[in-house]
Parts: sequence; structure tokens; C-alpha cells
Amino acid sequence: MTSSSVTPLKLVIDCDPGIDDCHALMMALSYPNVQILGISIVAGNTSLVNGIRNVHYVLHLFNRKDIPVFRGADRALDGSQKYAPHVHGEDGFGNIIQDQNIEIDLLSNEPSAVALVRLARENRGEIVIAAIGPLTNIYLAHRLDPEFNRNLKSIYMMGGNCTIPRFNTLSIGIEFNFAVDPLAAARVLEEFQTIKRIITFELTCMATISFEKLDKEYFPLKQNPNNYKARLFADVSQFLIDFIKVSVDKYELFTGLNSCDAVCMACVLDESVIQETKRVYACVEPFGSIASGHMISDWYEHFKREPNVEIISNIDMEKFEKLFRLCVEDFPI
Ligand SMILES: [Ca+2]
Repeated sequence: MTSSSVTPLKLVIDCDPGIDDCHALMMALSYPNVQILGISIVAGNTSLVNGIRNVHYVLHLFNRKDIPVFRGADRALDGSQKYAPHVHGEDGFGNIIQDQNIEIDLLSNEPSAVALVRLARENRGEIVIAAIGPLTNIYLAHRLDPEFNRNLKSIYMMGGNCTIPRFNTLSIGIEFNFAVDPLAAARVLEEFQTIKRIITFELTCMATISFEKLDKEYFPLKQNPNNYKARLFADVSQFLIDFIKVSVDKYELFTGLNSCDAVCMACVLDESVIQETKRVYACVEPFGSIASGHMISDWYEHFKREPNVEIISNIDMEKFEKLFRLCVEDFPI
């Protein structure tokens, strides 16, 4: 569907890299028709310092020194810090980072929230944000400039649980990104007036790449010494795969690699991946004592509020898998 004649998508990525963030970055960096204006880092899957280093690791490998990196929030709005080393490794990248002295040469002096505001002003109505970490930076940008959200074309958020009956819920109704900074998630859902599309955790559980397929079609490609992408993909994914395989016995939903952020990025890069959306009023429990960060989707209009989000409830798996292949090889799409 893309060609050189189509205007490139102007994209800003806000992320907490993160193994699945790595997949999403690899997909975006390999997609032919996108202009990545910047990558903003937030603490989440791993610390802010790790995240900044990890994104440099990827950008250096892809030789993309044209993309600025912005330093964002190192903790949630309430001052707390929660990481997920059991899922992403101590370094956030599955413990593959051997060289601790990776050059941090793409890091801008401009803080994330300031950069987000500026980029949105400079490109009014054109920027799509892929928010694939906690929403701290996004909300801080909104606090700096109330026009920020209206200057965006749209924002896609990987976050939130889904309570549609056909989904199971793995996490007692809490998804990681919203749980790390529930207040930011609550305020963004409530206050942003731009188009907000949500890729819930449960949707990403439906979009797994089977272990068999990975073994047959993905990992062997790393044997090609010129295929740096396939090597990074195999190396960075192993820790997450091991975690998922341990979880398979516990949660029936996991039947393969579940790359949450890659699902979000695929929807951003090619809207035709999206097969079904539901417009609904949704809000987030900001201070709950049991399920802080829980997203409540008002399917039956109990709150009598106008819909404020589009929850993506189904995707075209064939198209998603085609985009996911960009993590390991280049091909025309
Ligand atoms: Ca992430």
C-alpha cells in the first residue's frame, strides 16, 4: 500500500526499551514510508538510563544517527519507580548488552516533554505518537502546553486491560504501562481531545507469533553474517521467550511470542492492519488500593459519557505478521 509517492507518516515514538519496544523500533526503522522525528524515553520496563542506552544500541546498529533521542521522566508522576527485569532482563534488553560504554551521542539536551510540545507545534495536525511505555512524558507535555494534544494527528497507546467478555484477563485487570503510571494514564484518557487509539494487553495476546514459526522462519536468518537485524532479534527476544515459555503452563493465552509494542507499531504504520475498533468511554483507576491502573471501558454506557477512545479490538494477523517480518529481513511491502 506504500509507495514513494505517498507522504511519509510523521512519527514520534515514546518508549521504555524494553524487548518488545526493540521489536517495535526495528519495525519502524525498517518501514519504508515513515519519518521518525524523534524517540522519547521514559522509565518503565527498565530504568531511564538503560532505556536511553538501549535505544542508542538499536540506532547505531541501524546507522540512524539522524534521529534525536530525548530524555524523559525517570519515574511516574507520584515519584514511584517500577521496572520489569523478570520480563526484560536487568538491562531491559534481555541481558545482551555487554558493552556498557555505548556512545550516547544522539541524546538531545531538550527534555522529552519540551521536545514533544515543540515537534507537535512545528507539525500541527501531522504527528502520530506511538506511546509504547508509561504515559508520563505524554502527560507532562500536556501540562506544559494545553494545545499539545490538539496539535497531534493522533496518539496510539499500548496500554490498558480490556474487559470485553471474549477476552481473558491475565493480570487482574491491570496492564503494565498503565499500572506503572496510573495517574498519567488516567489524565491522558480524560483530558486529551485528539484521536486516541488503544491497543490493550489482551489484544496483543491474540497476536502472538508461534514458537514453531520463530524457530523455522526467524531464528535461522541470523546465520547470515550480514543480517544484523535477525541477529539482534534473536538475541534480544530470547529472554522474553524464556519468560513466556515458563508462563505457558500458567496462562493458556500465551502460545507464542507476545510482542505488545510491535502490535501497536504495526497499527500505527499501516492502519489497514486494524480490522475492528470500538468507540467507548474509558477511564483509568488512578489511586486504587487493589488495581491501580485498571482501565474501565464503559461498554454499556453506565456513565453516560461521550466515547473518548477507540479500542482496537481486532487486527489482520496476516498483515501484522508481514510487518513483524521487518524485524528480521527487508522486503517490499
Ligand atoms: Ca514498552
